[in-house]
Amino acid sequence: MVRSLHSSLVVRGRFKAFKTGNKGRTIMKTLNKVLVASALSIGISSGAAAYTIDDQGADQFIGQNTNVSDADNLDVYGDPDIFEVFGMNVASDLTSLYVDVYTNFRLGVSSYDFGDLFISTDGWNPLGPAPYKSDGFGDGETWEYAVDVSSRSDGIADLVDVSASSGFDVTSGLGTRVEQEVTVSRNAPLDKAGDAGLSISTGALTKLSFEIALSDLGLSAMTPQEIGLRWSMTCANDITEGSYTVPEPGTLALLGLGLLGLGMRKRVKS
Ligand SMILES: [Ca+2]
Ligand SMILES: [Ca+2]
Ligand SMILES: [Ca+2]
Ligand SMILES: [Ca+2]
Repeated sequence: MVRSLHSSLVVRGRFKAFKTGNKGRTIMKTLNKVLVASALSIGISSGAAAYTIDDQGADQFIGQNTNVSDADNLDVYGDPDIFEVFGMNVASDLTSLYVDVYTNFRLGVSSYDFGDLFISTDGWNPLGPAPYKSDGFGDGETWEYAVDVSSRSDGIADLVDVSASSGFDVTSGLGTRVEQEVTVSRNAPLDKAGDAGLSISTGALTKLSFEIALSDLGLSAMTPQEIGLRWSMTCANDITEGSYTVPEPGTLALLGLGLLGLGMRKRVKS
């Protein structure tokens, strides 16, 4: 109900945009604002139910952990109050991909740091069935891009082309899930592909909010593409990994309605 009510509001907003906008640029700007607002409101109205990529219950991604036997390989290795990752909310509009990661993890409580956001632009193929208990580094999906969280400054962080850079830092040690990629290499040159927006807020949960230009990822809102996403802290004691399809369902439909509206308006004018 909330969704359909909202859609009608969006459509009304769109017609207004075309009436008042004289130039294509203004129309696209307005359309984009409306789409972002719509994506955010839909996220808020349904956000309490589940995350887009849910790392709890049946949908969780566990990953291989050679520190423990498979029977004991749980979603969180260590204390859930410190390491639990709940999942990611993902949305996109005509220009950007938006990823919000929700976790109990915060700096200063353990010796570990925030890991990087990994992005696969050619689909998501984990090893085995859910909850992917055997998927280690070298198994499953390979990552084409990453947002280097350690590079963050004034709300901006480097988007890195992983295929052209020098690889990953992988976990090892007694306190960590073993053999999981957590960051792009911190000691090697990185091939920067663009600037990503990154803000980190701490409240009841820690939230890492990423905004990445689709064009920097070689993606387009006009061409549907499944992508893979992954985040963990640098011990990988809980990993969230899963898929999302660009564009967000509804973006193309709204665009279609907009074009229909433009056509109708032209007919009325002539
Ligand atoms: Ca989890
Ligand atoms: Ca890939
Ligand atoms: Ca893997
Ligand atoms: Ca997990």
